[in-house]
Amino acid sequence: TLRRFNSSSATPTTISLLGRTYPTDGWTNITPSITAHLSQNLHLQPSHPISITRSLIESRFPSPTYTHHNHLSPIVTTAQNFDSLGFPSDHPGRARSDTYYINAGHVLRTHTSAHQLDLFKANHAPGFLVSADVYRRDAIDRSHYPVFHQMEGARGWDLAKTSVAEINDETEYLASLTASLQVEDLHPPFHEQTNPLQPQHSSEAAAAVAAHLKRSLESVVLALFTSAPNPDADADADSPSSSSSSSSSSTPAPPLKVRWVEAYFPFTSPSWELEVFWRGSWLELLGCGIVQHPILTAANLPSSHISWAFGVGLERIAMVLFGIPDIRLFWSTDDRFTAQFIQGEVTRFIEFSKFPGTLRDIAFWLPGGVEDGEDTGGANSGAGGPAVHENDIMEIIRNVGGDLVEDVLLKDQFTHPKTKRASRCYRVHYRSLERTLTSEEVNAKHAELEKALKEALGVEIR
Ligand code: FA5
Ligand code: MG
Repeated sequence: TLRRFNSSSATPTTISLLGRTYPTDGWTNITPSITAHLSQNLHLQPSHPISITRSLIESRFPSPTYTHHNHLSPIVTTAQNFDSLGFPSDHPGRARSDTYYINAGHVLRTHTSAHQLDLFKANHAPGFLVSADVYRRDAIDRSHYPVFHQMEGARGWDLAKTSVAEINDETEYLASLTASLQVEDLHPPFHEQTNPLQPQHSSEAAAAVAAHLKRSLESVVLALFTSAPNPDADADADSPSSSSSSSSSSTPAPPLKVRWVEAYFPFTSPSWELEVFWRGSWLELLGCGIVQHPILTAANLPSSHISWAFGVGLERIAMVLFGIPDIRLFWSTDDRFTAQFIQGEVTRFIEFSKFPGTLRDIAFWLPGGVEDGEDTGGANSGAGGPAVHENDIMEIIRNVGGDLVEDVLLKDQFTHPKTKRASRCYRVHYRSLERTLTSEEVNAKHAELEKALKEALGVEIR
């Protein structure tokens, strides 16, 4: 019988990344299309929208109160990415279907929180910011790419040295900056079941730190979103003189609205997400909360230490601020993209014409079902339940199609009533950002994709 993962014998036993060599093992799942992104550092290219966004946020968290870290290696240990943050051993984020493993002990960081413990340990300032590329196996569409950028922020106080009143004074100043912002807070500061106050914290101290966190982030959002060109002033968009009084017919922009929503993270409690109302809908910008006390004590900080932390997606903000419609554009080297941006400025992206796209369906039977139930060992066994994860399918599509795949839709799925075999049909949308694809080229790619799915997952093309 055809073995499903029979390519493992051809896998090299070591891999070199960023000047270091790592042994590979059964966990290894990184691919060349991913490792090609490792040294691109969009967050460090001064006139790139990701870097412009980073600088704008950094300016709201200045040194020396906050140290800025922009060169931390994307290769971290599973201890840094998960264990140090209190991820339970069965957390889905640890799965090979979700995370890029170099080997059992090393991953490409899935979030900038992977650096929290080390930076708390270094304790060189009351606060820090980390901006970096992060990697996740994920769906494919206009707003999801396996590589994106996050910024982590944290700020702490030793309550043996700083009084709650001093924290509140600083918060009051931050609140004065955001007086024009409309803030909805949908939840009480603590929630017994889902978002408890930590036993080491007094409710007074936790409330002070939470308020400092929220006012700090609100002031960033206000600064960012009021620096963005007004999307409703399209009629005036070509006019360079924004101060022109000829636009007096347009109504003034309504006040910016944000809201706080309860959230859950293993490494903070209580936790929240911040959403902004932008062009008619609520958009999630970041997650945050009060750092779990055991992380701080593991960093050798005194038990009187308390800290907040947040993690924000830079693409998500940059797409909104600059009006960039497709996340793949951030990786474009086409100068119709790169030449549009100026260091330190938020400018409206002017779309260049899109090249036509092409749809191709791919339908197949998943391995498993009653016919081959007897040859499945381990994870693939079960009542005809194939252990092919959707992210594995996406990964293969990404490897073959690269940036020519704009998105992939699950069009249809069913299980054959007699054989119990599962069928899937995906619609792959091919489009280049740079040129018109010929149908020969798309056909060849699609045939390559069918072959790769057959070989890697043992599917049967219908
Ligand atoms: C985290 O990654 C947490 N580490 C955030 C955090 C830090 C919480 C510190 C508490 C304390 P989450 O997976 O929700 O959480 O991602 C955070 C942000 O990254 C999201 O709000 C979003 O802005 C952005 N983000 C997440 N996934 C993607 C994606 N696939 N593409 C683009 N942006 C994304
Ligand atoms: Mg989230």
